[in-house]
Amino acid sequence: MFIDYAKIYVKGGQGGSGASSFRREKHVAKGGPNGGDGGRGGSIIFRVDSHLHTLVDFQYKKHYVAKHGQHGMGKNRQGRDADDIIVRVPAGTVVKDVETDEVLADLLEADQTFVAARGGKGGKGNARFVTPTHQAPREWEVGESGEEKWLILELKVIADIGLVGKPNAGKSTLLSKLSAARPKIADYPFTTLQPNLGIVRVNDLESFVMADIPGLIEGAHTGKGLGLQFLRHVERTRLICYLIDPMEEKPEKTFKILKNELEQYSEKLAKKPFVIVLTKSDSWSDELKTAKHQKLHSAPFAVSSLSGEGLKELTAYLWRRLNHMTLEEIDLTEGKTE
Ligand SMILES: Nc1nc2c(ncn2[C@@H]2O[C@H](COP(=O)(O)OP(=O)(O)OP(=O)(O)O)[C@@H](O)[C@H]2O)c(=O)[nH]1
Ligand SMILES: [Mg+2]
Repeated sequence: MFIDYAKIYVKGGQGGSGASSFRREKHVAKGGPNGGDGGRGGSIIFRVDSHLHTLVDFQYKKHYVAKHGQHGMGKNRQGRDADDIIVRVPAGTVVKDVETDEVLADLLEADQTFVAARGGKGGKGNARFVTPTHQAPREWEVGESGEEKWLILELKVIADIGLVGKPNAGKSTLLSKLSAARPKIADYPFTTLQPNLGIVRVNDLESFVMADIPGLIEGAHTGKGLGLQFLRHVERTRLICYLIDPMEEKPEKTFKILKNELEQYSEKLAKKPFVIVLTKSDSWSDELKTAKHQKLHSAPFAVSSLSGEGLKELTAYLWRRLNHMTLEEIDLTEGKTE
């Protein structure tokens, strides 16, 4: 199961309270204050684990509550700090605040950490309240409360190239031809229900990552088909590959529909560098073979995953494009503009 969205509750532990206590010694009538401070409450800390690839664990466990710090004790003994809870998340996890929708963290690197809910500080014991004029203080502090909040976790696949197209365009088939990925392929729409990633080898040393996502249809932004939610997985790609089967309808029309859906989702995504690839060239009519598709923005590629036509050229082209991108083009930051 591939889960790319989760809503969870995190709460740091409360700090332990400070103690109020006085020294008791045999021959000292009035011992000074010796109440120790409380220990710190545990924090909830996210850490990227590069072996994890889904948010599935969060379907089963949604509440993460750290323990309280120990209270301070007499003889100036400080309460113990509570252990932090380390929550493992996959690389590509975006953490948002449920209430404000603000992005709190974008966890990309292995072992990167983020304090999701800080534990409260321990309260001061009465020993800390001594002043020259106040030698026997009885005051002590309650430990600070731990932070608590609801968070949204979103997993955004990180790939160089994102395949975007209508259902049945041949996205998954292309990925399976160019990489070792084995996504499900079938001649009905919406075969792909979750993103697939594949590593495309250019040569012995070089490769890039390609992501195949579920198909988009006209009106996806109003919830038709599988909607637009999967576009979050191509927000981080550097280059969009529009895959179009020209036997289905005029490529110009399909391209317009796809581009429009992307625009509805995010202007920034729609403005990403792209290449148009016409698929299933083995099945084209003679008329199509000679058509120029002048209305398309860039000279489209013609490929066939069946006969292999154009695949090598496409791989070489994609690699060249990725390597010649300007810094402005390579923008892996949050793409969605709401
Ligand atoms: N003749 C021919 N058929 C192809 C080619 N590529 C894919 N197909 C067929 O087209 C159908 C759809 O292929 P998929 O790769 O599942 O298409 P998809 O774009 O991933 O579809 P969704 O996952 O539903 O969005 C399957 O029956 C494939 O066998 C091709 O190059 N030539
Ligand atoms: Mg597919």
